[in-house]
Amino acid sequence: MSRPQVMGIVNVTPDSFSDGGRLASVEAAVAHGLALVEQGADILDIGGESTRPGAEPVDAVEEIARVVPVIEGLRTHWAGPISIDTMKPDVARAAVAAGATIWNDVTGLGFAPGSPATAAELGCDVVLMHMRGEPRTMQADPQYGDVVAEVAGWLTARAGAAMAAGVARERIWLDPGLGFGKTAAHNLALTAQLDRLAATGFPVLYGASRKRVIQSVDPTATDPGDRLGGSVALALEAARAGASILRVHDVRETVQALAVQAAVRAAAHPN
Ligand code: PMM
Repeated sequence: MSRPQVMGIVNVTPDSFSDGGRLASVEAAVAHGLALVEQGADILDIGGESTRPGAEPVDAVEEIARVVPVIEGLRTHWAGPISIDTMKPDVARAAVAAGATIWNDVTGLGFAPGSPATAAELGCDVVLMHMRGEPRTMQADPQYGDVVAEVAGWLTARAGAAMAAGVARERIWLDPGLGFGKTAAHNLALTAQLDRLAATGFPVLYGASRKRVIQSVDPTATDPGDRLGGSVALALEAARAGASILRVHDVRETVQALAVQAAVRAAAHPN
């Protein structure tokens, strides 16, 4: 079994604009992305709008101004796959023109009515992520019956809408959306039963890196920077349950953990 691909996260949001203004931020983001490639990232995911719980929206003009120079900068050094993490078709269009090859949409192409048609026109790969509600309010009181069945059903319906608009089936990836309108128990169930999502036949992308679900298990991990052990544990569990792509901040540690996992498995079946 080949190891999942590792997608390294490059966030270009105002908290990363702390010193030196926009040019310095662009240079820092490009350098960070290239460092992740050195560490073993197969894909880079560039995001210009925070989708953390409680985050405020950003307009398309500002978002494009944040991400396009970073994608152009990466493209002068690296030819691998770059995804644009956006819910806005105009941002996806500008990012693909700058060299992005994947549209990662946390709204499953549901934010704008024209999103599925734009994805078809761009001809790029598309990540359809599940979110209940919107980032400002999504953690209010999420409720599900069978969370895995509901998320899988919603995602396959979104895949159907994308294909009806002309997106090729082999371009679609599904993502359960850890932390997006889900309690810790929902997030853990989605991780443990990721094989039920993989059974849809679409590649599954999984991202739990530094997320709050880890704090639900270790209450001392209030700072996202203190969640490395939990992030790696969740990545390994997701890999075991059939994830094809892991979206992570800590690329080196995740790549190492996957390699060790593979080495142990190889030793279990020497023939
Ligand atoms: N999580 C965040 C942002 N974008 N995209 C996908 N496809 N899946 C995710 O789980 C996801 C995402 C929020 O996490 P961050 O603020 O640490 O990037």
